[in-house]
Amino acid sequence: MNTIRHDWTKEEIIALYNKPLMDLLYEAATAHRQFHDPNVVQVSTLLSIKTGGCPEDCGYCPQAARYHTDIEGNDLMTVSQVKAQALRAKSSGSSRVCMGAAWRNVKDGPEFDQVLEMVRTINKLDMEVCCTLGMITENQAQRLAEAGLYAYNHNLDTSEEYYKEVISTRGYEDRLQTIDNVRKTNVTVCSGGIIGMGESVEDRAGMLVALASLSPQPESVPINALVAVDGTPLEDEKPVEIWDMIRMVATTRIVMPLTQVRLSAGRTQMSREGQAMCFFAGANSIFAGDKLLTTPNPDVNEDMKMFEMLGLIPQKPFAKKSQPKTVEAEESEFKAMGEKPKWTRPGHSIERNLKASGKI
Ligand code: SAM
Ligand code: DTB
Ligand code: SF4
Repeated sequence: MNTIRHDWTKEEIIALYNKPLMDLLYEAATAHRQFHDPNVVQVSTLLSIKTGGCPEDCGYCPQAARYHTDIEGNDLMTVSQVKAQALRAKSSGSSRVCMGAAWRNVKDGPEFDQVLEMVRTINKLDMEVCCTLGMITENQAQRLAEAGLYAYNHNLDTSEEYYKEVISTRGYEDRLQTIDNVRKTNVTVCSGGIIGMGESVEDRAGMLVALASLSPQPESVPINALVAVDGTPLEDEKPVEIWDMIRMVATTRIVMPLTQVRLSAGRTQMSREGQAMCFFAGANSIFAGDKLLTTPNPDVNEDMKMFEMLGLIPQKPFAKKSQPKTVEAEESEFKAMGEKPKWTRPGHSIERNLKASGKI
């Protein structure tokens, strides 16, 4: 069957997730082979261009200012620092760079202009450029598109119902709005979530319903296993079982067959065998480099050995879509147009966030 379905129900997805493992793997691998080369995996490098001090209260995040974690905060990197890091990533086999900033949302001004210059610079290195900067308006998404942005990452993180247990400073609707703003441009959408935050299988399925119902579906879906960081409200969550990761990847692959499914945070806890099963189940993208944004990731050389052992080949840049054309800043029609975005702020507080921030 070649059609992409946007009408998956939660019950159907739960039934898939709970199938006998061999049946689930077979179905996922079959869907995978219909649209992707099973021996090709995209290698992407994360770069934290602005670290820590974030005003949001995402319960998993070591970069939220209100939690007491050990990370070292940094102001926005310079364009030349970013260029040097991108060249390093390219020489170690990455075809994509994803720049993350610990911002609630993008603000027009010199810092955003600097990010636009970073995007232009990496695009000129013939690498796919992705950004994850928090909420953005349509105008900002358009300016990123003109700078040559390939993808924008903004995760739904979990189901709409469980979301309220994890984050109170922005709503699910806000996240969907940012995804929609990106979708109105030619920038591809990267959106996924985290497992291991105490959510149920129903919540995992709920997140997949929300992602699969987007039309078109996101070009890229990262599946993160929670990295439980000391000082965050989720510090005591139990590590994700590899079987849960395999089932989540396989189910994602079946409901979003065209998408790049990314085996994201949490790989340091996974054996090579476990990761190999995730690739078999349809994962075809990883983050490489010894650091994610602030937490450890497997050593690049170890990853390359794993690729060799499994016969995997790193994907070339722009294998799925042509390279975006950069519009020089002075020709832009979309210079900041004074948009005033309204974000919703659900007026509730979450007990475990208050506990972690020492307010109760
Ligand atoms: N501030 C921006 C935002 O929230 O959109 C961009 C950066 S934020 C760190 C990007 C994503 O990283 C989050 O949406 C979340 O899914 C993931 N993430 C953050 N901390 C994590 C953790 N401890 N374990 C797993 N994934 C995490
Ligand atoms: C995504 O879904 N995972 C990446 C990327 N998008 C930006 C981030 C993972 C962060 C893990 C925690 C950290 O290193 O701070
Ligand atoms: Fe801030 Fe992003 Fe971390 Fe949330 S996930 S606290 S928005 S950096």
